[in-house]
Amino acid sequence: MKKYSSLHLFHAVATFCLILTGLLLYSQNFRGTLADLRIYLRYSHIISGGVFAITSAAYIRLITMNWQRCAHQNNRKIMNLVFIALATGVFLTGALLLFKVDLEMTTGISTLNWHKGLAALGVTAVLYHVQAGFWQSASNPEKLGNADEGLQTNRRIFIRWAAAVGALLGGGATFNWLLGGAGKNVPQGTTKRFKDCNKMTPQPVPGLGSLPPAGGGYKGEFEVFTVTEIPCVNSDSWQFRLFGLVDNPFMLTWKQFLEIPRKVQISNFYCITGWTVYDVTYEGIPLERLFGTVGVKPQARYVKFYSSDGLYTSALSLKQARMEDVMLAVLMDGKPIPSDLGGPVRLIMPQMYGYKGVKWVSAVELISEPYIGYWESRGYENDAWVTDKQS
Ligand SMILES: Nc1nc2c(c(=O)[nH]1)N[C@H]1C(S)=C(S)[C@@H](COP(=O)(O)O)O[C@H]1N2
Ligand SMILES: [Mo]
Repeated sequence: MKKYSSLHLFHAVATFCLILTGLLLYSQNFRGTLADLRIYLRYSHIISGGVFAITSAAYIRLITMNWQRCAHQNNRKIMNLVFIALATGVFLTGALLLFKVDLEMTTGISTLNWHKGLAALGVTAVLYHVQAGFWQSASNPEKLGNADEGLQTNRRIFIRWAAAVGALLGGGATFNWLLGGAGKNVPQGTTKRFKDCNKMTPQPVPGLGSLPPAGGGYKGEFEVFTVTEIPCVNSDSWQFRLFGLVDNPFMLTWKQFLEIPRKVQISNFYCITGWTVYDVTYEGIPLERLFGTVGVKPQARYVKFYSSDGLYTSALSLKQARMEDVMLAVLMDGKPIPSDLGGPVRLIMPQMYGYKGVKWVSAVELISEPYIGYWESRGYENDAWVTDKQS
């Protein structure tokens, strides 16, 4: 029994650390400038996960050894099975995340969302377990008189039911969220549009062919895709950095960025999920033009793009990035690109699928080795050529 209670304590502490670090990671507060902290948080979470796996394994052994003894307690048995299933699920999806295996291709739900969903169910189960234990210990110490006991039992039954209903609601919300994407402000693809939250002054002045748009205005509908909340920026704090394997790396303010000559082009926008927008008139800075000013070092072979959302990245080979229609766009159909579609500056790579078109581009780095971006590391092709370009 002694062994049992100290194991219970260890397990509780490991579970608590795991939940705490998990919630902090989930809170999205550790992005951008706090990104370094996030790395340590992630390590702590992984280590807690390892400890949790060990204490869980010890626990499961104890439970199975005592399985016969609690033969009469069906509730307990069910709860134990639920715990075992959730702990196993959380651990396995955590391990898959650690080794960068994505389930999206096979299950339609990313490993991260499975992990978060199962964890949320796990937390619900833990809360239920904790409250059950609380009421049990609260009613045990003093033996109450008969009348009181009846009352006590009624109350306990009521609370049990309330907790069960609460847990069910929690679980339902979890599944709803699991199947519906990552969260309320995080569209994984929606035709709903969002209010432009960027505050950029001065506004870029459209050049010839940009307004009125030479393409006659785009045809179709953009779906807003983002794996984070939509970042909002203003021209005072906005910066653009070009660095890495170049002779003269630079950092530009919005005003300086607007001084670089832009060009106008008409192109289609293809998302790999099946939607296309035709004849978009983009005005932006060809990447090749930027490369010309910084002196690309001979070791540079790839180009990595960063987003001010602090999470999304993608990359092109230097050769691809130098294609004449690859640009950092600031205007679309003669108007500033709104924040939900990646403004103030987004990458346009018309000959590849949209996931290459990093939104809210904040920095470009020249590197020597291939880099695998956000969706690419989740199973999408690194070379995202659109093959059937009918228009
Ligand atoms: N920063 C960032 N850029 C991104 C994405 C994202 O989630 N975050 N999604 C990509 C995907 S999958 C597509 S299809 C396009 C969608 O562009 P839109 O939201 O302007 O329609 O943006 C790409 N660039
Ligand atoms: Mo996409």
